[in-house]
Amino acid sequence: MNLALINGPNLNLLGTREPEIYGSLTLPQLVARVTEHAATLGFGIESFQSNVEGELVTYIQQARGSSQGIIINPAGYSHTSVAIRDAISAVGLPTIEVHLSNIFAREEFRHHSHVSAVAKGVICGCGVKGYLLAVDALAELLK
Ligand code: CA2
Repeated sequence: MNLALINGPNLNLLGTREPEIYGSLTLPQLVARVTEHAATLGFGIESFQSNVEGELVTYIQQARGSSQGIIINPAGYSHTSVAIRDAISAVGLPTIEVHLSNIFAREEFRHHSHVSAVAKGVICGCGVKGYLLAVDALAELLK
């Protein structure tokens, strides 16, 4: 059983800038933590990060063949992308949306995510722990 771990634009910069908002872990370190935690529950992790909207859409479409659930931080595309929302809706895999920061405590334009309505759940403001909680939520949903 695999979970797709998908991170959107600029998250490749994690750990290099704005640690007060996004924490000090790098993306490879975050992926390692999630992979370790998922393994304890019997899941493998298929990780993908892109700064390109269409690549994220294609990866989501392909996840149907290799994963049973999706953990996604669509980053800035959360607030703009109907295409990512449509892809998640089309594949029909249970999806948990994660944000490192509390998007509701930030600028107004971050308060709405197109993805949230097609996600099974949304976790924000818990930092990296949010990704681990997403693994727990999917493990529960898929058992
Ligand atoms: O809080 C989150 O996880 C966000 O999805 C992060 C996005 C932001 O646009 C969303 O509103 C909330 C931004 C990701 C940028 O990541 C960086 C990481 C390190 C340094 C600079 C940017």
